[in-house]
Amino acid sequence: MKTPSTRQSRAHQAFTLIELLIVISIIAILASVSVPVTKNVMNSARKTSAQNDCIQIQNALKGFYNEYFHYPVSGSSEGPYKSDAEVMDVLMNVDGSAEAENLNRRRVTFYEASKITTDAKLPGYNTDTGTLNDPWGQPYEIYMDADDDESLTPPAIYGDRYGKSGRIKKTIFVHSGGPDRKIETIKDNVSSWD
Ligand SMILES: [Ca+2]
Ligand SMILES: [Ca+2]
Repeated sequence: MKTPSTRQSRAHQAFTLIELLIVISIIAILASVSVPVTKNVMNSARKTSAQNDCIQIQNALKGFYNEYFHYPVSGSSEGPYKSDAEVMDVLMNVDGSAEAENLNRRRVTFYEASKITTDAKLPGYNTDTGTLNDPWGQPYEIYMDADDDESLTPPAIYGDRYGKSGRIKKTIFVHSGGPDRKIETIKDNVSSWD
């Protein structure tokens, strides 16, 4: 015959098993929620960093213009230019760079990268290629008022995002393809005009 205390003990065991299952379920739910949340937080931090870079590049280009009364390109094309050696070596006044010697004769440093790398797909300034990569490992794209008419045609993919499409009364535009690493998909892009 079962005593009340044995019944109580079994009931207690059964209860702890249910508790355990509940705890496991809660952990599973939290884990499934926290992975996308962590990804979103990381992308949000990277977007802030990318926008900061876009504005810093824009400021460096303004600095260059104030020094030399033109932008650091030899032709009249307004872009797109990549943030590669052609532009970045000039702004960063890189030693031994033909671009810097030709276009930055007074050897002024207009831009200093916060991250230096030798991996072509990592964020930061790559010392091997002279390319400045965004937080997703892609070069920024740059437009500048090379024909000096104080206006720019931003990429047509943006439509009216920055005002009436067509020419805009601004002189520099820098953007990144964002987390999907593609310039042509604008929804997640980051720019100096955002
Ligand atoms: Ca122009
Ligand atoms: Ca994109």
